Amino acid sequence: MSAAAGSYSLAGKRVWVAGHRGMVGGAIVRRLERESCEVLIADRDTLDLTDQRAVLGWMHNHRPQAVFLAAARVGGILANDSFPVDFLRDNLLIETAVFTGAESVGVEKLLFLGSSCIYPKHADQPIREEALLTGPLEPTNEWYAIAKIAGIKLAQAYRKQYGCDYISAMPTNLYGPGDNFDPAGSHVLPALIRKVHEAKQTGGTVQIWGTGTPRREFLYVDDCADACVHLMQHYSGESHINVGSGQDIAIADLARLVMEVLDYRGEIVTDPSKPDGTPRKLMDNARLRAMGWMPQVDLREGIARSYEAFLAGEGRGL
Ligand code: GFB
Repeated sequence: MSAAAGSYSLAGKRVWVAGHRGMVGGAIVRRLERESCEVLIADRDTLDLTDQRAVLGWMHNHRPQAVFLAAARVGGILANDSFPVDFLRDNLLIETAVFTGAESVGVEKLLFLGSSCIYPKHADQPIREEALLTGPLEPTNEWYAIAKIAGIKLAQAYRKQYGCDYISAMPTNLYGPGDNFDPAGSHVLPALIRKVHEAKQTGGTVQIWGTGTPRREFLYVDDCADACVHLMQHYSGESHINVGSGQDIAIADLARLVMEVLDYRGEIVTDPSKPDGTPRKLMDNARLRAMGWMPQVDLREGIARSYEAFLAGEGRGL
């Protein structure tokens, strides 16, 4: 890795969390309560992040010094596969608007959040940062992946052409409070929490999409937020950095774990008419670990906390 140690203090800074109403943005706002900075947020009603002129105006008025770019159109495998225009176009527009604004107002540091789906479908496991652009993408989410790769490249381009301190973090599959529980649009973990909860009430089966054999790595969203703040404070380099838990699990085993945590003993039924997506995407977290960061919340504990949030009605699509 190139000389990438950075030291950036958030103390006393105006810090914009773009996308604060999303699960990750919300967790970053929670995490920043422990830093003595001023957190800026822009409500969706007052600022459309796909509108470059509006974003520029807002940034000129509020003058953020640091930016966490957590705003994105996101969704699970089916939503990605069904709405390619939304996932490609909206994310490109958001990224273009925020990066342009950041350079224009002289933002000191920007962290862009990507996703582990940027890597080739059949990348060697665990996936190192260098695997980017070494092979074809997973077709169900290539639109979103292309937009996120463009975000990484924008950060690198601003660094190269203008000397801006923009960095990128690539989180694995995230879950936690504030998740989207909509059955059609959600990711697998919130979907399973909802399905098992509903099966528990009726005594029915738990249906999982695909074959149940794909493996995924999960990270509790507050751990991801903590990693993002850590990178903002301690990393300054061209390469994006993987952010994960370091462990993956087969989807069928995940369903069993959710059933255990929610205390339901029922039957699991697979639905092979739904896509499996990429067979495995476990990331290599060596770089982040070398910077002294470790996750705190294990999967069982994270699922229990997410279920509490679900029961309290905290989340979208409920
Ligand atoms: O979480 P998920 O939608 O995202 O699906 P991806 C992960 C795996 O869980 C797939 C299976 O193999 C699904 O078929 N699965 C089983 C289910 N039951 C369900 C269910 O009820 N709902 C859902 N959603 N999945 C997304 C990408 O990929 O992950 C995005 O499309 C992004 O671009 C995101 O990268 C993190 O891991 O397959």
